[in-house]
Amino acid sequence: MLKPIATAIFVLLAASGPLVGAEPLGATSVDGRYRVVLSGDLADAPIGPFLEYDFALTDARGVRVDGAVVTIDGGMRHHGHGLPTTPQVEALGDGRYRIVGLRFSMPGAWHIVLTVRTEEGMDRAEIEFVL
Ligand SMILES: [Cu+2]
Repeated sequence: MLKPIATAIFVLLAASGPLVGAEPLGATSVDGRYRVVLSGDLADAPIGPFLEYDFALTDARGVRVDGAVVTIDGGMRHHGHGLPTTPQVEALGDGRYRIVGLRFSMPGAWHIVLTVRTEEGMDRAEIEFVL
């Protein structure tokens, strides 16, 4: 039941701009537990080089979240492949984190998924963008 809706949302987003919603550098996790705000616009990412992005992680009330274990995944749905590298997420302290080893290998519609695990629970934040 949900799949056609998700597809429709994706098409609308792809048509309207490179990033999700009205908050271009950030994303709220699927279950609303966390919010991620990136240091840079992924839609401006160059294709080819290894990239680093910092992000701030807060809970639903806007309180910075330290000590989270964050993993990153993603890829290109239309091409049926994942990320070309295995990026890592490092904790910087004060609710800030750094994605290292991220790389985009071709133009098109990409997404990344940040999976956040803390004692409060696990949730995923997804960001869609077009390169
Ligand atoms: Cu591809």
